[in-house]
Amino acid sequence: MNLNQTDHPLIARFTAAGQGGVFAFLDRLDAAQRAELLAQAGEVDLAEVARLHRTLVAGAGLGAAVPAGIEPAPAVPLPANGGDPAAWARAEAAGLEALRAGRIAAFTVAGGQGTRLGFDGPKGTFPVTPVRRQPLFQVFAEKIIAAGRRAGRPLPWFIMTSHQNHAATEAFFAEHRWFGLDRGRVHFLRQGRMPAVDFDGRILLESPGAIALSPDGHGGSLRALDRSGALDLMKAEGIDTISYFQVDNPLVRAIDPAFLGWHLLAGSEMSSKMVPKTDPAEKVGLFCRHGGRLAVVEYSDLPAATQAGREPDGRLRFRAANIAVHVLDREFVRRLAGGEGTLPFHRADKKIPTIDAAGRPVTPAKPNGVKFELFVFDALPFARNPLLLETSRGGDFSPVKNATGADSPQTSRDDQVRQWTRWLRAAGADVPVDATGLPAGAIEVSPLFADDERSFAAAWRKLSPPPAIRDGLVLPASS
Ligand code: UD2
Repeated sequence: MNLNQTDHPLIARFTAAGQGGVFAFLDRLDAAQRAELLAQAGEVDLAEVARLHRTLVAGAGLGAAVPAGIEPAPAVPLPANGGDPAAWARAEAAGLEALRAGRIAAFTVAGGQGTRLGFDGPKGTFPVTPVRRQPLFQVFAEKIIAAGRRAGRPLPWFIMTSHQNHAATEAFFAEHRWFGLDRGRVHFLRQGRMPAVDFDGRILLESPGAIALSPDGHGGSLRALDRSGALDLMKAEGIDTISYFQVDNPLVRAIDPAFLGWHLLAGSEMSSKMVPKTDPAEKVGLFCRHGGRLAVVEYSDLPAATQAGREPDGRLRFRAANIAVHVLDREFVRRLAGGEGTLPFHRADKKIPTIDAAGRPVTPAKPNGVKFELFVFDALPFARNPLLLETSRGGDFSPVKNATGADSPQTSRDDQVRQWTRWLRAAGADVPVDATGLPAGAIEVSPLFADDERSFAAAWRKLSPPPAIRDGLVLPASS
């Protein structure tokens, strides 16, 4: 292979685009390193990088402009908040029917870097439960197994990884024997990457032989599902509906028959769950209506005053918080991945480890460049009949994002214990709790024992005599 800087077509293209700096250290690299750098460069769409720099970095300020004329989005309320119990029951029955018919796949996006948590390893391997310290992946696997048992039909699980964590994620599943799932029905797909650029639009190097590439955002999941062949596999297996959730949320109802049923009965191509936001400063995206379409506006893009605005009854006006749980129609994903309806990239200013002109490593103290990401919720405006459904925060959402404080392992463990304590008390167990709903000690309920209040009551009734409630109680006791 001729690696003369001007002769090699790829290098020539980069040079012509003002990105020749990517190959500045070529003469220091051995043959394998050169081949790797060229392979990385081959992944980069130079025209796209130039367009993103022009539109998102050079031209605009931070973040996307808030669309004028946005309105809060209405949601189907829970029965406890005025929803029609009969309609919820019909939805649940329809969801169960679809599960029994084998139409549903679970899908987890787990390609993020988890920098805020400061945990070394794929986030799904983080020990999240309060007593057994089970990893997030185990929690989801048990929920998926439980849903399959209830439907009388096991579900497949698709997991999106990134270049950084793909091998470690696969190895973790193998080490844990796929958590009791059928190994052939657990599918890993790697998301795409985007190069980071400096504020002048030059592609950054991470080392003399490597471009600073990072995952293309959870919105990259749509094209990853398509490119990896996952959509074809689903089609061959008769799966038309995808239950999407994030790797950081152990409380998620990974497979929720009522949500699936609402989606299917509405003839929706993409449905989402919301919880009412109560704290204006909470860092969640907000569902809005814009030009007659459902959309999410990210918290960083909505002025604080708008986020703090209230209704006459005191509730926040924009309160439909995005908990990143969606149901997607398979062919809708295929259409979007195929280019019908282009998702916009978002800009994130970051401290990106890079090298200086002499090739020495630089660890920036402040943001030195920009990463570009796609967001899955940007698909909503393209969806036919999108549906927004209310869910209860305590039964569906307690993410692990930060090492301490809000959305941390501690808050998530507490929320898990609170949920299981509510189930225990609803089943008639005598468990004293404090004002926040926490009992004196930690307890844990495996999703294989029960995965909602109703199934818990049934499983609890079968225990004879019921176990004493004590710190460290695990149900089922045998696992
Ligand atoms: C996300 C939402 C926010 C709110 C919140 C709920 C965005 C931009 N914001 O905030 O609106 O709904 O979640 O918890 O989504 N991921 C990938 N590949 C990537 C990037 C992320 O798989 O390239 C996964 C990641 O592993 C995680 C999820 O997407 O499971 C969320 O990513 P995040 O932590 O960057 O999103 P966050 O917390 O800013």
